[in-house]
Amino acid sequence: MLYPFSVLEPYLDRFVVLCLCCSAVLTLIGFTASLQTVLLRRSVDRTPFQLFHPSVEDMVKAEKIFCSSPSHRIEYYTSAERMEHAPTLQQPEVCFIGRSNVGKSSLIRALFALTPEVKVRVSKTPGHTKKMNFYRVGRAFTMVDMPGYGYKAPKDFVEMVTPYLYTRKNLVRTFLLVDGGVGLQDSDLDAMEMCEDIRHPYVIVVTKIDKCGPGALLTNLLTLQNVVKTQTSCCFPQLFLVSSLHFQGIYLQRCFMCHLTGSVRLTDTCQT
Ligand SMILES: Nc1nc2c(ncn2[C@@H]2O[C@H](COP(=O)(O)OP(=O)(O)OP(=O)(O)O)[C@@H](O)[C@H]2O)c(=O)[nH]1
Ligand SMILES: [Mg+2]
Repeated sequence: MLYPFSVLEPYLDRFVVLCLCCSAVLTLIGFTASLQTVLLRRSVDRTPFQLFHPSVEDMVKAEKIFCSSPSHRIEYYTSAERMEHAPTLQQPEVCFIGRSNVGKSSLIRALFALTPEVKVRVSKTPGHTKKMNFYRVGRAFTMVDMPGYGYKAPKDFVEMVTPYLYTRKNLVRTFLLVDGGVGLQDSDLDAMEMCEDIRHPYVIVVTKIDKCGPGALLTNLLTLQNVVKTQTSCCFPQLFLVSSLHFQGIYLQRCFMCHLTGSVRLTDTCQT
């Protein structure tokens, strides 16, 4: 044998990284989800974690949940500046947090694209969303759009969002959005630390993947994956990549949300 294993090991590491890189690139060019799954699976080594990889039938069921009808109304419900103004709801809830301008409202708007009558305001000016905005998806679940943190964020972000995260009983998952082109910022790490503190499950969604170059996206994904793997215990290990502009990753998000809130029972159950 020409090379002993000790010499090969660093190259094996690089092979894993290469697989990851290939996976992200394939995602970018819209390659099949199944091939992406195979490549990502090699790099995720948290037993007994399994990728969330629903069947087409499950995705179709989830799409129906996002279509409004007289018996299943999807609508803006209310806004609140403080927890005492937040509506008391029994149904499961998911919320969206992240830096100002990361694309929280845009993601909700994309998720509601099948119900265009639901108006979700987005703006290129950071700090646009100033209240907690509640949207009801029939009696299935509620989605809450939060004000952003970081640059030009409303001063009272901490007073508004922190009590919500700490006390909201029907909150089943927090979606923490990170800009794919900008990558993890200190304020994102603070938000992750807060989620870890609360010990409430959260998941990272990487936004604006249509906008960033593949090199920047890959670097940021690798950093993110490493942080999630080494510094978190409540974060779902799978990163979700989306473009709210071009709808990449939106169908998977809809299905994941329906799965988390118990609105769709998966035929091929995956662990979350
Ligand atoms: N290219 C691209 N632009 C996006 C995407 N998502 C959001 N944007 C743009 O980013 C800007 C901010 O989007 P918002 O959805 O308002 O961001 P936000 O996180 O709700 O911001 P705040 O309400 O200020 O906290 C807008 O100009 C959007 O059009 C995306 O997937 N791709
Ligand atoms: Mg917003």
